[in-house]
Amino acid sequence: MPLRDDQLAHYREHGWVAPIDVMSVEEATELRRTLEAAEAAYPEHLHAENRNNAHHTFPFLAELALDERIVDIAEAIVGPNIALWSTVVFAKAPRSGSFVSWHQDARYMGVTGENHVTAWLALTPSTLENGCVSVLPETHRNGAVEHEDTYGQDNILTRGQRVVGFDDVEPVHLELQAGQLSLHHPWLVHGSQPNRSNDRRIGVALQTYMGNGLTLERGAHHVTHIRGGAVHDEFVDVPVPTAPCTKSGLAHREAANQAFRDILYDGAEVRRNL
Ligand SMILES: O=C(O)CCC(=O)C(=O)O
Repeated sequence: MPLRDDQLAHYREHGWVAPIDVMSVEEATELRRTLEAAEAAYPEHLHAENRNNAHHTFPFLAELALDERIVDIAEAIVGPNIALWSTVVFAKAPRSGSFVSWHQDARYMGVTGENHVTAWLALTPSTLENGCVSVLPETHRNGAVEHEDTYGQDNILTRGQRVVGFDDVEPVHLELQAGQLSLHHPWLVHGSQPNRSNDRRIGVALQTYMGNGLTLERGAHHVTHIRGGAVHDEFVDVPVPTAPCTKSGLAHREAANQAFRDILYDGAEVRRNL
């Protein structure tokens, strides 16, 4: 069973479930080494301002998105036909101010419907000290809530979007070991604090695994087909890269990011080039 019944029930009731064991610490640490080698080899394609949708240009990230152990978990939530909308490498430098404000993933995705889920895999330990993902439990039950744009310098999010209200909800901190996964619902309010440790905190958000039944509101949606049959006949399927940063891989990533920006910045006063 990729996800036990009690884990599935927890997800449905609270909007999150963690920790879920996916791979050993050694395997996750090896993935971190691969990521850091890619950062060193292709600095212009993998840096703090350019960490969205790197799975379109780096095969090891595409393989991670397609990893059966993770996809089986996603299938338990969204069903057998699965596409992946985007990925983000969330890396926080040691002792840095980078943080993620309280937000909902689905607020700026241009889709409606609930049949999708974010999977967040830790490549390093993710703790309260180094700024693990924190969630406001049960907030997924509210559907879309109002956000305001802050464009804060240290805010990792594109618009620095932040949910207002919910000060009375006690956060839960999703501490993980390297190789463990958390799942959060697309309407769950979540964020993370700065890294106060002496090492990087790195996680890969697979955001979101989508099943059938979603309605597209606006924009073009460049996705990776993951498993089963078609998820939506208007999705634009992006081929999986076979080598890092090829001309076509870079073009696919740029097209996906452009479509992503058009959706995310709809109605925004300022655009960052993320
Ligand atoms: O990694 C983080 O600190 C934030 C992650 C997040 O916002 C997400 O996965 O949706």
